[in-house]
Amino acid sequence: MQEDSSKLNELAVLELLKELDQTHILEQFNKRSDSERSSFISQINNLETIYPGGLREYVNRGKVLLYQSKNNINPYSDFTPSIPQGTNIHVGDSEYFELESLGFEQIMYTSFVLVAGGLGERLGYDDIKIGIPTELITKRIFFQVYVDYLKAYELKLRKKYGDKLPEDWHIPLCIMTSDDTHSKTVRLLEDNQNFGLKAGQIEIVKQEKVPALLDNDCHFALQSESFMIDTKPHGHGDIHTLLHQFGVVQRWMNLGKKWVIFFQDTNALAFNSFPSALGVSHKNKFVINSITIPRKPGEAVGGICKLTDNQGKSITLNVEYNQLDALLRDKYNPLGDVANQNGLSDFPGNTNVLVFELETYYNTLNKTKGLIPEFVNPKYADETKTIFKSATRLECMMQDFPKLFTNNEKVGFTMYDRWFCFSTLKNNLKEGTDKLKKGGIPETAFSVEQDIFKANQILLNNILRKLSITENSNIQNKVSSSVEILGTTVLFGAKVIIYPSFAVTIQELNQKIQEEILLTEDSTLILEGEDTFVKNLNLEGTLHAKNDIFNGELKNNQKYVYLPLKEGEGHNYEKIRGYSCSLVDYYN
Ligand code: UGB
Repeated sequence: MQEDSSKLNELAVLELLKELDQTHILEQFNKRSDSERSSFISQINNLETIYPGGLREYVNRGKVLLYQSKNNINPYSDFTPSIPQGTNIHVGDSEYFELESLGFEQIMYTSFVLVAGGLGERLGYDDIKIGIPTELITKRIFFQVYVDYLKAYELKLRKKYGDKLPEDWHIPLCIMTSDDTHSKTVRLLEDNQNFGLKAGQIEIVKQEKVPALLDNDCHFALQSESFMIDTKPHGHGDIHTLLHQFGVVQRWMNLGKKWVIFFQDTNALAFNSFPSALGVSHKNKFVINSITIPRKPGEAVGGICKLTDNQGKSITLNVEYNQLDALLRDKYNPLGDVANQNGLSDFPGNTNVLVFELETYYNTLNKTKGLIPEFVNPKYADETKTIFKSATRLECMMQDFPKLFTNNEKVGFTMYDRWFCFSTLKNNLKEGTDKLKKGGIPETAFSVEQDIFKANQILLNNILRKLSITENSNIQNKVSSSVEILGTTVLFGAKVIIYPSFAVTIQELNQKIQEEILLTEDSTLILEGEDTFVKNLNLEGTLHAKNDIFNGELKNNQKYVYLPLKEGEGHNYEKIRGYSCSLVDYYN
């Protein structure tokens, strides 16, 4: 077989490393076995091909971006930020219901993309994040919840439109994985028969990794267990290149799809906002619509800004959380990313859930191949910003897609209250509780669980006025609805879980619950099934309502209790919470 002449031989690899000032690797090289050296040379050749411009380009770009980050240099220096105009949603008002109906119809023409290649470094979980249970009562993992929504959308649209929908009509789902998540994701799907999605309905695209950088001079990190360069995902922005490269968007166009929704690995509440956000996109003809929330200054959530350049041309764009402060200090407020009189940032927080109009997306991909400009986000361990907590890498972000537009395309955002659409699992337990103690948002496993119950309570109580939380009929029957973790009291209260099969819109929820639900604060109500209806319900205990009509009083001794874990105890998905949860028969 002829050797590929474009491949670098050992000498060329060593020269390249010398040129890139990777002396710490060269010192190791001569001490390694032939097979280790040969694997290393193959890896360098691979990295040279997957990155446009190869490793020289990667290091050059890295040095510039790390210098800017270290010196707080504002990459947006040509732009002036101002507060963008968007649609503010008041969940449950007449405009909301109008948008929800309008958008629900559009789900027929929508494809979904789950970006799930992230390492989850801040969480430090030893498995894929989409496999973590969202709450410990039904133990449905994030991915199961997502699929349940897609299946429920299909069922409800089929029921409504019957034969008008072609037999092969379906809602496509594309998942982006990385080397860190790919095989575990494939196994999860195989072990669970795709969670009931049809063959061909799911496509997986895998992103490639780029070298991890130890410091501002772009020295490559080596893996601890072998003589190979440590590599990390290049960021969620790779999704655009991959959807283009693998012809995925073309296939969706052929299926007659008009929209694509991008969502994150651990935000189950995002689905609450999809129907109305599609309604906003449709009504306003937005080519990109970012789903946003009121942002707390300093939190690890990007800010959506209107950026206007010296020629007066403007663009609505996410400015990432590690760049926002510098930009604002420079051109908006010398104090930087600080609170306004409402205690919030002036700039809407990016939940990184994005609704794209498909045809414009397709045309832009064809022109640009979806190559997104990069940035760098090192977590510094010292004040002088010279030591990194862990190796960093160049990244690109999916929300930067508007940077590829050239024709003043209409980019907007839709703002919801946080409780409705945003609760993610990003931090480990220690960081989560520390944030909470400082008045921040924990974004950890217990807060996700609390937020799910809270959102459902607010929907039924504050929005529909069909739920009241009551006292136990007998104080002796009461069990604790909270648990102590790392010096913090985590309160769950009444636990309401709504399956998508029961309702995917607030209008549907309103129809399914005809009168009123009374629930004691230590009770659990699970609503599941297309044919489940609740007329009146007075519940003390636990009810998993499924495909029946429920009316009247129900008391049982079954209660869910949360128990703190001792050091070393429990499954990993419990350890990240600090507690386990079990159903106990109160009198036994
Ligand atoms: N992801 C990938 O698929 N591949 C990658 O290479 C990296 C990530 P993070 P991040 O909503 O709170 C984003 O790491 O990047 C997936 C927004 O940029 O959880 O710090 C990963 O699996 C920020 O503006 O978040 O911050 C996950 O599904 C803010 O809105 C998703 O990408 C923030 O999210 C996000 O990755 C937020």
